[in-house]
Amino acid sequence: MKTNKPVLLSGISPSGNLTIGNYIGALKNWVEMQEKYDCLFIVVDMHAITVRQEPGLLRSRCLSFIAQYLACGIDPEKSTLFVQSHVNAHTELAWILGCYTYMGELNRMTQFKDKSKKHPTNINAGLYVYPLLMAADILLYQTDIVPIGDDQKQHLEITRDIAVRFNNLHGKVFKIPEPCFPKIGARIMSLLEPAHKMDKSDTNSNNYVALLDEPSIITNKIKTAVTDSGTQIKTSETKPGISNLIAIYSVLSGITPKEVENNYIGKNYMTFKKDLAEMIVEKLRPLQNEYKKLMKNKDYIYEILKKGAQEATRRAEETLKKVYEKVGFILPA
Ligand code: AQP
Repeated sequence: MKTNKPVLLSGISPSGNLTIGNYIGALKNWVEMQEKYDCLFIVVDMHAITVRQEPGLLRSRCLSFIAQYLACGIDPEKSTLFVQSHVNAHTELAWILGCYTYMGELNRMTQFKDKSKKHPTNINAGLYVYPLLMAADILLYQTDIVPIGDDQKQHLEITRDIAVRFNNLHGKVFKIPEPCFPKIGARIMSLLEPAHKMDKSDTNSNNYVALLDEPSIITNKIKTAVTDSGTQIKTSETKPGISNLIAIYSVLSGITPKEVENNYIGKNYMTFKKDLAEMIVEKLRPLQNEYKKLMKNKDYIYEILKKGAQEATRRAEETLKKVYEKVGFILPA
C-alpha cells in the first residue's frame, strides 16, 4: 500500500467515547486527508493502559473505535488501519528511544503532570514514558505529517528532538515529522464547562455528544448545554458557550460561523439549539447506521485489522532494522 504520497500518521486512544470533538478535530479531517496522503490510522491501545482500564471493556472499545473510524469514512483500501498492540516494533523502538531521551525532557511534559493530578493513585512509569511510545509510533513509519490538537504539540516537539539527536549521532535514520493543525474546530469545548476541551473520557457524559449517542440523548445534551447571558447568536470571547455551539454548527453544516450568525439574527437560543440538535442527529445518522452494520460483521473488521497489522509491521520493521544496525545490535540471521 506504500505510495509516493507524504506519510501521515494519527491515532486515538481507546478510552471513553468518541465525541463530536474527535470527529471535528480528527476523524473528519482524516477522511479528507486520505486522498492527499499515505495515511496510517491507529487505535493506540497501549497508550490507553497508562490509565487503569477494565480489560473486557478495553477490548470491545478497541473494536468499536475501529468500526467508528470505518463508519466515518476511513477507507481500508486507501489507508492502513491497525491496532497499536498488533505491531511489536512500537514498544521495541520506544525502549531504544528512551535511551536517547533525557529525564529532564520527560519531566517537562505537561500531559504527565495533568494526568498525574487526574489519577493520583496511579502515577505509573508508563504514563511518564508515554511520549517515547508516541515518538516510536510516529518515527517507525518515516512520517511526514502528524495532525495534532493543541494538547499534543509538546509530544511532537519531543519526538522531533529525539529524532534529530539520533540522526546526528548515527546518520539519517528518521524522517523529522511536521505537525499540522486543523484550521477550524481545533478545539471543541465541553457543553457544560466551555472553558474546558470536550473530552471523550469526561466522567460527566453531558459534557459531550458521543458519535453513538441516540437522537433523544443528543437533543437533551444540546438543550442543557451552557449558553451565556444575553440573547444574540453571536461568537464572542466573552460568550464561550454560544461560541462553541456556533463552531459545532458551522463545521458540521459546512457554512461559516458568520453565516450561522446571519441565519439566526432575531432568533433565540432555544430555536438555535433545536436546529443544532436536529442537524447533529442528521449528520450522525448515516455514520451510526453504518456502524451498526459493521458491528454485525466483526469478521470483516478483524480481517481489516489483520491486513493493517501486516502492512504496518512490514513498514515498521524496515525502520527498526536500520535502528538496530545503527545502535550496534547483531541482526538475527
Ligand atoms: N474537543 C476536541 N476538539 C477538537 N479536537 C479534539 N480531539 C479530541 N478532543 C477534541 C482530537 O481527537 C484526537 C484524539 O484526542 P483525544 O484527546 O480524544 O485522545 P487521545 O489523545 O487519544 O488520548 P487521551 O489524551 O489519553 O484521551 P483521554 O483523556 O480522552 O483518555 C486528537 O487529534 C485531538 O486533537
